[in-house]
Amino acid sequence: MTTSEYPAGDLDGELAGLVEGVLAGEQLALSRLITRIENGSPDYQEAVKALYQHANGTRTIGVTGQPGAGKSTLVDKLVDGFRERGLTVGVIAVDPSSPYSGGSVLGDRVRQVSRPEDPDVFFRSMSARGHSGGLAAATFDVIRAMDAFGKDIIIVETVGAGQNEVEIVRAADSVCLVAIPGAGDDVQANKAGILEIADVFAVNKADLDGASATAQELAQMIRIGQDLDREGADRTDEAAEWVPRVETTVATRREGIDELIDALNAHYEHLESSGELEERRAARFEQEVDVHLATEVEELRTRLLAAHGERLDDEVDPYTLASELALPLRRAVETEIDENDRSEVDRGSS
Ligand SMILES: Nc1nc2c(ncn2[C@@H]2O[C@H](COP(=O)(O)OP(=O)(O)OP(=O)(O)O)[C@@H](O)[C@H]2O)c(=O)[nH]1
Ligand SMILES: [Mg+2]
Repeated sequence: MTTSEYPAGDLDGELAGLVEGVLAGEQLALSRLITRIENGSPDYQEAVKALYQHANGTRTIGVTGQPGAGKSTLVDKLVDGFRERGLTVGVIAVDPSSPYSGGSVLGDRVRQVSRPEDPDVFFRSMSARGHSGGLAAATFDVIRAMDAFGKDIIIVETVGAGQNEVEIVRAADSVCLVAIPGAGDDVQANKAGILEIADVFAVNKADLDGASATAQELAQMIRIGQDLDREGADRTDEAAEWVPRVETTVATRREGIDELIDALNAHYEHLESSGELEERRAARFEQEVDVHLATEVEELRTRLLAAHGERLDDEVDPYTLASELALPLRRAVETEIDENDRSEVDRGSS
């Protein structure tokens, strides 16, 4: 879709209509708004800001793991399980490189078809290309849209490779790492630090040999990790700690799924009762601001460098040039901090 499809004149009105539709629970409006977010079309940020007022902080679950581990199949069964528990579900599959379980590929859009008749499941895939503000920012915005739409649970599937995807998955309330039998070495290599952020492990394809050995390896790794944590932090609040759970599953046969859901629910309850949920969400908020700020700074940086391009040949050294280019930003930041300090002093004295 190109921007020419929505003329600038009625853009505001159209986006406002979409926001209204999303809040009224219209699937088509949600679908169209997500397309706007994906394409980074003009003013979509205004729509996201409007939705933000109506987002309640829906529970999010990140599902990650190596290619072909069975994430999509597993997510499909998790959706079944949550639906049976009376919850509505949104699914975002980030950069799917293989067809969704039982799905058909339509361009780069892979549809979930196991419950095509169920209006309470909304599935959307997102590819890694074409996001002006970055894939992570676009994913956060889509989460927000599904939240405002009123979904009870949002599941985000990513292949756990690359910084971008780790960034996305670690923004979830609970992170489920899908491992497969014999993947012990891979898992131990701990690519991209995914191991540390997993709250629940699913050893999927447990119909293959070696599932229980892999589950044991993981459990042992968790124990060692927790012992090290405790030594390092000299913790006394042992009872308040979450010990990552390890479940074995056969996603294709829907085995172990209820146990996996129980483990995810237990983790969520832990987050709520320990106060960690608020901490995680505050961290996520900060991370989102960070992502948007980085996008803006990057844009300014590129323009500044281009404007000063001819000076790259000058005698000036890179440090000096960088400092000079950053000077206006530095001044603005220092003024901002000064003003904040002053208004805090004012508040304190009044
Ligand atoms: N034997 C066995 N095969 C499974 C199981 N779960 C999934 N599979 C198969 O593994 C293959 C990959 O499944 P997907 O669900 O597409 O895996 P994925 O992790 O989403 O793959 P990517 O999104 O490409 O990374 C499919 O052929 C599934 O049928 C399982 O529990 N046991
Ligand atoms: Mg998949």
